[in-house]
Amino acid sequence: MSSSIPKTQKAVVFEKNGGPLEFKDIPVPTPKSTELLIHVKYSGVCHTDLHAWKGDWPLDTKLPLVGGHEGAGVVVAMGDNVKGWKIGDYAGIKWLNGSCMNCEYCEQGAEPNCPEADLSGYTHDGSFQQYATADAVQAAKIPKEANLSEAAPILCAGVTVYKALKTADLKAGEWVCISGAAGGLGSLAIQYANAMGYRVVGIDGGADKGEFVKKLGAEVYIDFTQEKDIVSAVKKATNGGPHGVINVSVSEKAIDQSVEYVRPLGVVVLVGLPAGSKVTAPVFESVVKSVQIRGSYVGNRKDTAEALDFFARGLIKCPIKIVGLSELPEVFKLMEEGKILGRYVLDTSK
Ligand code: 8ID
Ligand code: ZN
Ligand code: ZN
Repeated sequence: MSSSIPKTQKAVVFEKNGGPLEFKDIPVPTPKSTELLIHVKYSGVCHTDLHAWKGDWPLDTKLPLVGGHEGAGVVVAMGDNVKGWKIGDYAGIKWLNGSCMNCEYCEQGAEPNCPEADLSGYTHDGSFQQYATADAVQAAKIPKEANLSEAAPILCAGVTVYKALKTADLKAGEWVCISGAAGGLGSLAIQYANAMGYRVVGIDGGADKGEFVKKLGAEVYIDFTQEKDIVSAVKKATNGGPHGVINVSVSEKAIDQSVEYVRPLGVVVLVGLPAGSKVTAPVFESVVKSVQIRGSYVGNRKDTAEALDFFARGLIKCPIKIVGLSELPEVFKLMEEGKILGRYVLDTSK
């Protein structure tokens, strides 16, 4: 490794789920032969990072853990078997840090579904540190002209909603409902949906979020804190229900409602991962309406390249607020309270 790479660095680490989030010095990791060492400049904070810290899901995190999986930075070192990267390239750290590339899922480009998937900020120390390692095959190529703070949220939020919209399989001019529209994923989903030619109805809570999602391109806003009959309101606004729904809220109730308001022959896409939740669909209506319910999980390398291309062409503007890495606990608090518009991005130099 080059002499300009320090031996220690700042990171946010927790020793146990729900335990203190310590901003402290830890060693700079050494890349394996197939890995890059990335000097992370900025990292988005995804609601998944909050779930990981709280231990919300039936999959254990590594402990102690450095979270974060929307890291944007510069390649500063690499292992001997890395191909296709140079020192100085812009690189992105995604949720899927690495996969086996040999199983039946990897073979068909469904790398996130690999049983051996290594996950940034979950099973592999992530981007809430100044220097992080990433598998060179899965690391995202960020174009050199990109603003790294604005590119960071594309690496999870952007890729995920773009893939979810592809999963909904809509046609230009059709309606898509984004449930959880003002959050990190939702604020990008509105823009990808518009760029793909769809009409957007957004659901979230509060007047400020309504103004925000309309500015981002939603034609209609429905406030779940004010509207008593969400199902009828969505059906009315879309003349019979949206053709697709992207569920990015962290709410079981909102997901259940989406199965009811979706248009006959429509597709409900599950993305948000509220702890311990089940999706409840009435069998009779689901059959008679011939509704499809599909899960969608981040995206593969091609989805990543495509999502970054929409961004590089200026079609997606990430609504970000930049704060220091040390402020992660305050960001988690705001996120838990549902007080965030768009995405918080951490500057790792602070
Ligand atoms: O690959 C995946 N499937 C994937 C990838 C990335 C993230 C899944 N996720 C999951 C996260 O783990 C999380 O569960 O997507 C969910 C949303 O992540 P986020 O966008 O990073 O969260 P956020 O910024 O907190 O936004 C959530 C929004 O939902 C709204 C909130 O007001 C907030 O704006 N919301 C809630 I909570 N309840 C709602 C309701 N009943 C609601 N909006 C509409 N109706
Ligand atoms: Zn994420
Ligand atoms: Zn695999």
